[in-house]
Amino acid sequence: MLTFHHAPLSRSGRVHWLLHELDVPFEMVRCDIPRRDGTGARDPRNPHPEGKVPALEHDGALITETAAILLYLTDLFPERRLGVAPGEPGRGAYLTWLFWYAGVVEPVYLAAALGVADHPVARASFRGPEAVAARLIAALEGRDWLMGERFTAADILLCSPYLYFPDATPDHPAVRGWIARCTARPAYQASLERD
Ligand SMILES: N[C@@H](CCC(=O)N[C@@H](CS)C(=O)NCC(=O)O)C(=O)O
Repeated sequence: MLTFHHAPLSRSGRVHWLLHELDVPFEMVRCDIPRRDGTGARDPRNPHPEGKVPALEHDGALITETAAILLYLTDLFPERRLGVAPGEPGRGAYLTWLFWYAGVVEPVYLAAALGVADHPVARASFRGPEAVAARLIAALEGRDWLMGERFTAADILLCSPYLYFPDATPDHPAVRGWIARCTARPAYQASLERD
């Protein structure tokens, strides 16, 4: 049994989208969270150790961190072909996209939002938005999806900052076309409608 702890308009939207792509049964618990505008509060029903979303429970296991949840789910349902299973060609690239997002892309955009993207330590550790854009453009020129011909959870995760912050979108036709393909997916639209 999958129990998904979710708050609309938050990072858990990526997991919600993937669950619709997977088309598997799940129970959804809509959680309250503290919002930046001062509304909301920690929800006592949320098992996340810090009260954040997303959180996923599966047969007694608790999984947190968006990239980990996406990987967990695509490994759990390999027949749905929304990830790359262990032993399959492309597994390394798939893991690289997910971990690069969590370890580099979010810190890069967070540093930019805080106005410290040019700090020497931020530059040395994470490069910056231009380096993120360059890698995405190189991966997407001539290809529909990050993993090539097949849409995967890597596309969900990597396109997500640009859905929340369109102004940060790399200004390149390969990236704009990819985002349009992502947002046209019926499962994305279904997850928004359910929110
Ligand atoms: N690195 C975590 C971040 C999770 C996170 O910060 N979620 C926010 C919503 S966008 C949250 O739950 N905030 C409530 C809080 O900080 O208490 C992930 O990607 O899952």
